[in-house]
Formats: sequence, C-alpha cells, structure tokens
Amino acid sequence: MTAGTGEQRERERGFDHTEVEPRWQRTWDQEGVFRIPDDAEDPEYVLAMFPYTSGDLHMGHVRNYTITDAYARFERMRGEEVLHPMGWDSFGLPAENAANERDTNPRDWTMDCIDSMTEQFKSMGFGYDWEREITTCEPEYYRWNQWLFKRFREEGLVERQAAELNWCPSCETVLADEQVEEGPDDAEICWRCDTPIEHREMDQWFFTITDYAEELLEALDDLDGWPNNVREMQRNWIGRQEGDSVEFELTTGDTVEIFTTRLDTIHGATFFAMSPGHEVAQRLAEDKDEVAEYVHRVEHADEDEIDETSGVFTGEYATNPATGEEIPVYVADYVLEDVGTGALYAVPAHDERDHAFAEEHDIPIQQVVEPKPDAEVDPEDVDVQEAAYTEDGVLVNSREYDGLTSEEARETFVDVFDGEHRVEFRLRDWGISRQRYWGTPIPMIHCDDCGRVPVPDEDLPVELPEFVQTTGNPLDAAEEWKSVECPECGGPAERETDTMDTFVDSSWYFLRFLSPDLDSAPFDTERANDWMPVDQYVGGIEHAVMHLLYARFFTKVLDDIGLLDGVPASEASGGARRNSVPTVSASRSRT
Ligand code: ANZ
Ligand code: ZN
Repeated sequence: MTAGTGEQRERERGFDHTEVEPRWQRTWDQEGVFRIPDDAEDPEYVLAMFPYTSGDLHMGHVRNYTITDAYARFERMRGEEVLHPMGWDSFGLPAENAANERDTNPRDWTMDCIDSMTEQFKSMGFGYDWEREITTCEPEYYRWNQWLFKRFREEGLVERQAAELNWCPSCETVLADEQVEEGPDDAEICWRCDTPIEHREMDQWFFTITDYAEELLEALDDLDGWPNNVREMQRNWIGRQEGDSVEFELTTGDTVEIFTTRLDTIHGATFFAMSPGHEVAQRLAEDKDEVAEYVHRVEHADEDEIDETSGVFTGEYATNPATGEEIPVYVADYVLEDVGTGALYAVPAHDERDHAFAEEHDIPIQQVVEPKPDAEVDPEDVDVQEAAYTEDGVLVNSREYDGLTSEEARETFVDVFDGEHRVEFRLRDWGISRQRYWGTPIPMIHCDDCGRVPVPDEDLPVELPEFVQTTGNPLDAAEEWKSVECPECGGPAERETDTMDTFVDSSWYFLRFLSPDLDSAPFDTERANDWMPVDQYVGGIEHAVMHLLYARFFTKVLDDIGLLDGVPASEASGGARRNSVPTVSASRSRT
C-alpha cells in the first residue's frame, strides 16, 4: 500500500482521535517509553504537584499537568532521560465527608476516585512512568510517615504542646493557621467549608519547624531557580523580626515583659495592652467582671463579631520605665497571644493599630518621632492626631534623647531600660495532629505507667482500623484497635488516636518516587543524592507557603539526620506559577 492511498483514506475518514490516540498510547505503554530505569544517571526530574483524589480531573488539572507533560516530552526529544512520575495525595477530610454522605468508607471512595482519575490521565495521553505510582493512603506509603515521625522525634523535633487551636465546628477538626482564611468582615473562616472558626485549648503533636526558622529563611537566598514571589511569600511567612523586650511594672504587682520592634518610641507609649489569653489578663478576669466579660466574649464570639479596636480597660496601670508615667492597661484582642510576649506598650502616634484603638477609646496620642531632615516628608506636614507616622526618624518629646535617630535610640534604649535584644519569628511550630480518621495514625502509645511510648519500628505500620461513622473521630470509637500492650512494660495501654496532617504526606513524596517499592527505608539515599533535586516543579501558587515550606523543612531535617546529602527540595521551581487559577493544587492537600 502506498503512502498516498493511506493518506487519502485518512482524509476521507477524517482524523479519528479515538482510534489514533489509544493505538499510540498502547504502543508507548508496551515499549515503556516513559519508564525510567533505576540505573539512570541523574535524569531530569520533572514533577507536577500530585493531585488530591477528588474524583475527576478538571480543567485546572489538565492545565497543570499539560505543562510538565509538554516539558518532559521536550526534554526527552532532546535526548534527556526524564523522570516524570505521578501519584495520589489520597488522605484527607473530603474522603471522610464523602464517605459519610454516601454511606461508604473513605478507602473505597478514594480508590474509585483513583481509578477514574487514572483512566482520565491515560486518555489524555500524559507520559508518566506509571510503574512509580504512589498512593499516600496505602500502608506501604504511610508507614514511612510513621517511621519519619519517629526519627524526627529522636532528633527532638516532635513536641507535645498545649495550644489554643483553630477549631472548625462544622468539620469538627483542628485547622492549621494556614488553613484559616479571611472571610467577609475579616472573619476567620475554615478554608474548606467557610464556617467561622472557634478557638480551643488542646494537647497536640507538633513538628518544631521553628527550630529551622533561621535556616529556612537564609537558604531562600540561594534558591535562584525559585520564582521571587514564592521566596518573598516564604520570607513573609517566616517573618523574622528583630526587636527588644523590656519589662513594665503593673499596679497589680506583676512585672510584664513586652516585645517591640520600635523601642525608639517608648516615650510616646500612652497605653499598655495584653492579649485576652495573657496570664495576667486571665487572672484579672477572675476578679473583675468587665474584664471577665470581655475575655469571655472574645473567646466565644464568632471572629467576625470582634473588631480590631475592641478592648477593655482593666482599671490597672503600668509604669512607663522611660517617663515614670502611669499608663492605662487594656486587654485587647488585637494583641495576639502567641506573638512576642503577648503584651505590648502602645504608641498611637506611630503605629496604625494603636492609633485606631486610641481613637476608639479616647486615649491621648503623643508624637515622639518626626521625619529626618532629608526625608521626603516635611515634619510640618505630619499630624499624628490624624494618622500614625510609622517611619523611622528623629526623636522629639523624648527628654534628653531628642535628636537621636530611631536607629541610635533603639541601640541606646536597650541598655538604658534594661531590655534584651531579641529575634522573633512569625513562623509557628507545625501542628500535625488531626482528630480525624483518614490520615496516617501517629505511632504513639499512651501508658499510665510509662507515659508516651513510640510504637517499635518492627510494629510499623500502625494500620487504620475499619471505618465507622461517628460525629467525632472514628479512631476514638475503635475500642479494640485502641487498646494495646505497652511496648515498654507490657501493661494495658492506648493508642494515640490523632492522625497526621496530610501535608506530612506531601512533604517527602518526591523522594518516594525515586524508589517507590523500597521496603527497608522511605527512599534510597544513594539514588536521592544522585537524582535529586527536582529540576522542574509545577503547581499552583497557593502552595507557595505551606507545602513548599514543609517540603524544605523535611529535606533539611533528612539532610541533618544523614538520609540526604545537601539536597534542596527543588532547584528550579518553574512551578508555583504566578496568577495560577485554582488548579488541582487548590483542591488537593487537606485537613
Ligand atoms: C511598640 C510600637 C511602637 C510598635 C510603634 C510598633 C510601632 P510589626 O508591626 O510587624 O513590626 N506587637 C508586639 N507583640 C504583639 C502581639 N503579641 N500581638 C500584636 N502585636 C504585637 O510587629 C512588631 C510590633 O507589633 C511591635 O512593636 C508591637 O508594637 C506589636 F510605633 O511596640 B510595637
Ligand atoms: Zn507502659
């Protein structure tokens, strides 16, 4: 048959993609053209953020995955060996909710989703090495979350902390700060269901990512391949603040430490404020009705009922160490409990939040800084009664210190007022506890005699019990599963019923793709040292902070415990695209 007649026939029939595509897909499959052998030498690692198993691929997925697919093909055509794997971020609350709604269980629901998404991926003709497929809800995967949790714990990176947590009353789960979004009227709402969140105090498991705050920040400078906006978002999230702490005497008899980045403004402090959770505020609430009322109101109100200028005068005063003046002490919700020391002196003339508060509560506004002579603003044009002047400048109304620059004043005052120079971070430890079923069981056992005991490595994985429908945590209801022998004393003990945040799964999955079937370790260290880092990483900008920061944290810890050798999580993230539509990634990664 000549080419001519074949072409002619093709033309007559039209291009039948339902015939052509499956034929070629079959051929690719048979010839394993997308497979990458284990002995490949440092292949180009092209990765798209793996999808949450929501059920169907949508256009967001298609867009995201087409990018890596096109790039992987391009590199392959240039003769590169390319690692382009795919897997499933398959734990998380939606599976549990879907199971409850449909009267099935999260596993069946998730597996159905994976089946249909696989079929869709295949029909799109994406060129993945399917032999490297990983599924985070399988015990073969999540046992390594448990194993890593234990290694992190041995490194002192796991802590149990009582913490005031964000609680979504509708999802009945704790939310990480990152999972709390801003709703209408500044209300804090659940990222999943938009319900206003509450605050509750509970004991939780944490990864102490703050131990790595400085390192995570500094290393950003070297991540040249990362988009600048992503690096900037991480910088802000880590939020390094240099400042000073100083002590104030209160008429209550307490000495309360404050944290400030503007010690130069201390002469202009016209009130003192503490967070409702501050121990002194809590104690005052015990014998002062008005304080009790306010504290109760902010603790129990929906977030949107509290505004930035709300607060209550305690009837007590603090002595400003700079002036000897007594300034009124307020309990105010805009002072956050877990930032700095949870207490501050307020300078309405030079801070916007303090200014708004002072206006609302009729507190005097006293200017102590004016623009430097070479500043663009004319000192005459500054009216602090109207608006706060927040720039550094030159001191005024500050007794013998008038004329010092803000910088000079900060340096001087830290000694004069017996302060301490401190570096604070906005970054909090990573609370990984979830009171939900569909996640990795935290491999700990509670024994009355021995305390908290880790599950021995040889007993991993701790597998999930059968799913039961409850309003609370199904693991709590799994009595038989819960009761175990203490690994230390052999006495009766109970399993931990919290499961891990699914961001743990996605913090190291890119390493599992290198040796997906390895059953002696989470990944092959030697291969990782050769194949990592990911060369191109593509996903939505909404993962710029949590996922990418946690992944960096994991790789740093793995490096420190000798499982990796100087490997950054990703070298060039073509990913985290600017203005990305909520793709895949917006809908993956949960709880
Ligand atoms: C006095 C002061 C005067 C401040 C001034 C600022 C300007 P930023 O604003 O990001 O630099 N602060 C301290 N602890 C706080 C808490 N627990 N909750 C809320 N705010 C708190 O953050 C530093 C400033 O935040 C600190 O410096 C403190 O107010 C406030 F003209 O102290 B400043
Ligand atoms: Zn015991």
